[in-house]
Amino acid sequence: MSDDVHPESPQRPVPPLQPSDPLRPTTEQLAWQREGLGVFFHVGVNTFAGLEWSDGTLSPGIFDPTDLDADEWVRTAHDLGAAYVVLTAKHHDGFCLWPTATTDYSVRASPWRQGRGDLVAEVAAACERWGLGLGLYLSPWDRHAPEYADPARYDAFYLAQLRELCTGYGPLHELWFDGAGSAGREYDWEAIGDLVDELQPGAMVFNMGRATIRWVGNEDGLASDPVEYVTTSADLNNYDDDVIETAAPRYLPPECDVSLRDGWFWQEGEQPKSLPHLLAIHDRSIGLGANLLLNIPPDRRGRIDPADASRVSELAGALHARFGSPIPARCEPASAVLRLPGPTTFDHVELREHLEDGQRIRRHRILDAEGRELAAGGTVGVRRIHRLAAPVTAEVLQLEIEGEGAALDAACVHDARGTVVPDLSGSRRAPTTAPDGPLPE
Ligand code: FUL
Repeated sequence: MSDDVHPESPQRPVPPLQPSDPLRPTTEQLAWQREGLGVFFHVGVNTFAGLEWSDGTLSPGIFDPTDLDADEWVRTAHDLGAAYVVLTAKHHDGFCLWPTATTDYSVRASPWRQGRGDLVAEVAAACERWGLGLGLYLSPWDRHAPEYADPARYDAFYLAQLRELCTGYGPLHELWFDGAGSAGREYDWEAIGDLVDELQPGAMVFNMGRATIRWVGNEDGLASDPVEYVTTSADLNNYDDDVIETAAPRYLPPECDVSLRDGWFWQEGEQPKSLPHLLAIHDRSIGLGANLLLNIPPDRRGRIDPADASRVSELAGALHARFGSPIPARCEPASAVLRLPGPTTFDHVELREHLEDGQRIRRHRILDAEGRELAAGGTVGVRRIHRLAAPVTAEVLQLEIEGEGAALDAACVHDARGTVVPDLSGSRRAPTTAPDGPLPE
């Protein structure tokens, strides 16, 4: 009765064993991996123009969320179980959500709060109230700043923006360096890395420069087994085949980003993804040992669209129904046995790898006491969730793991019978063509 669990997960060939001393995560990386879930907020002039990308010429006068409530956004993230949020402080259009001294193209030139608002500060304050980490997205590609045409001037401009963000809003959890529009463009990553190291050494750095985490390589929120934490490359963006190569292997766990809706910005007429689709995304990201960054875009009022709010609360309810009452299994490593408190009926098995010494498990199998395979896969990582083909009643499970020095930290089972079943079939995928024509050379 074998089954995978992630029926949509393509099985890639398992790469050769890592060297016997694999790279280890930093304390911050491991803590971030254990958090698992973040929420993205895309908002800016695009929200008011019905665009996904704009070219830096939209008037700041259109930015006027009349009922903006950052507390509601962060509460929504909190109630979903997110540990951090990431706000688009500046998207590719160059419009800044904080009153920066570097450009006039910001909230200061908008009618919102009579030009006296600071959206980064409002989200930061809400994060503090709700106990979530604050992440900021600062697009390297800037289609407004005249400085962009002159790389040296733009590097200085970008560093000044980053300094403002790194000094004005308390500890940052994540800095999101988006590769879109930047293929072939060199930024001063040395100076950027030094600045982050100096001012926000605890922040995770997404994908570019001195990255500590990487993009999973698609905007559908989907990882595939195996999920390698040690790598020498990361994809750059969804619109071309550019890849970032690292000089040496690095520990770079992936983050899967995906929007609740079709677009990243709130667009009239769009609907949230279905609950089964969102559950499948959960299983293919968090359930495969990757992080999930789910975009919930505020609308033109500056509020969470009611349809989105209710889908997100359905998602929270469905995750709670599936995973809210874990039944712990005692791991007996010497005998490779998982022992449940007594005969137990379950339809999910969850494993957690011991990662302090690096990612070591290459393959694993879960068998019942009679040796019938219940589930199998490559990655365990920070958290591997197997949905079984059918419920099982057992007290003892056998576990086979391959990988030098491999060990589990914990295991549990879940009884999710009767809950909503994840389903990716027929689901909407993110476009792989740029929203407004070809990217710059
Ligand atoms: C992409 C951007 O081009 C999209 O607009 C969005 O911000 C997404 C998260 O990253 O590269």
